[in-house]
Amino acid sequence: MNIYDELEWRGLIYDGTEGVREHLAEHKVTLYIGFDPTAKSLHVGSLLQIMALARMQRAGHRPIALVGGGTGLIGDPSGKTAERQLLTKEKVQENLDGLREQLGRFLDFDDSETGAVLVDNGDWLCSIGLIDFLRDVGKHFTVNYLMAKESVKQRLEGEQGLSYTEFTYSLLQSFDYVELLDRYQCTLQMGASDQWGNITAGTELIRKLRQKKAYGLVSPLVTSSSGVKFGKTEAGAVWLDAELTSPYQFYQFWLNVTDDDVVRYLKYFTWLDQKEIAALEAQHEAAPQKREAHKSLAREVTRMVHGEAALKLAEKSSEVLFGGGLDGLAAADILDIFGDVPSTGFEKSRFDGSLSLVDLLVETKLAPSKGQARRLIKDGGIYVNNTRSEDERAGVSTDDFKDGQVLVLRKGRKVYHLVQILGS
Ligand code: 629
Repeated sequence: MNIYDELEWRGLIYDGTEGVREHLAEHKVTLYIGFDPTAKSLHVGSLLQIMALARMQRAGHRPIALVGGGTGLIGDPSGKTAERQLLTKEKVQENLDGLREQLGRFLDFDDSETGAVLVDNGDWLCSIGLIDFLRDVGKHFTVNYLMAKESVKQRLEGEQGLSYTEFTYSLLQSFDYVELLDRYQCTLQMGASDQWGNITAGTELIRKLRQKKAYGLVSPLVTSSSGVKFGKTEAGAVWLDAELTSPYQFYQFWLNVTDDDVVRYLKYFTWLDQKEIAALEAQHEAAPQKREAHKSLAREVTRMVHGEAALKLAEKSSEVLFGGGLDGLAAADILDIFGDVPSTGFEKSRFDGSLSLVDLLVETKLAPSKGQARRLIKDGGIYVNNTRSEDERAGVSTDDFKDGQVLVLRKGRKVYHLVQILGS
């Protein structure tokens, strides 16, 4: 299957400029996608675009990942209903370093014909003179043309308006495309549909300045079928940086996508092929409760982003919620898994031998009285670190605490309470 047909099968083609399919079929193409340093990490929404670069590379084309050290100082109005707050130059620089490192992990930078390239548009945008820019670039765009762009039109209709700064954004992105054409013979720009206006402004500028044909291809913007913004959890965005979204939380995000989204996301976010995805789809239809499609999705994406070891740990952590053992997990993993569970802190000295499990159940309010606590234990309804405790006279000591810090109490099947040692 050629790459265009593959992208089409995956549902990744929303729109393209005329002739792009043939262009990809007939040439080894150099193409680019831009990422602005608005945060120090990319998120799951950007993953689709990173993978598009990688898919193109595997199909024999040459990808350029562009980081917006210049455009990040301006702010793209596309898809944004309000003017953005300018980031400080220091912040942009810091974010840029994070993005560079992440993008580097997904592409092959060998020096073959398809070897990836990483560029920063700050290298040319930050030194360009205003007068030259207005003469060489600005002169080729009528205000009328720019006002008809979706990103601008939306803001003109709203109360907010947009600044002259953001109004200029698409000219900067257009200029990048010319620059990459000159430097690398780049003839295709990709992105999601919110970038269509910026991309077609670029192909226009190339036609006017270089009398050449350049192409654009955009994917749909990822949404979830429930209408909730894709890539968000209650805690906020789902980041690719393990410090911001732990591999466990990341795994859980994919595991919990709705049934209506799972096949679409398998096509979008994994390298599984048509046959493998069809098999998972059939399994999901036959036995949705087994969640095989969800597990595959979570496994594939977590492995790709965080590696095999982190995946194993995330899978193990996920079993803990279903009563799985705690061996092999650290205190930090347990705090991550039970982030939403009530917890109580105790002084370390309380566990010098005198505190019983019964006392602990009362103090954590899992049982209303000592008598009730004993009854719960006797009935087999109390678990310490997911192991049933059948001894009404059991004591609790510091040895029961994971890494000397945290102990997991459970009542029945799913009422959890964390006990933490203060100051640990
Ligand atoms: C200079 C900057 C260029 C080309 C592109 C750019 C960035 C572009 C943008 N992209 C979004 C971003 O950075 O703002 N103007 O967050 C984001 N992108 C990935 C997809 C996107 C887009 O990184 O293209 O559509 C979201 O999926 O919003 O010369």
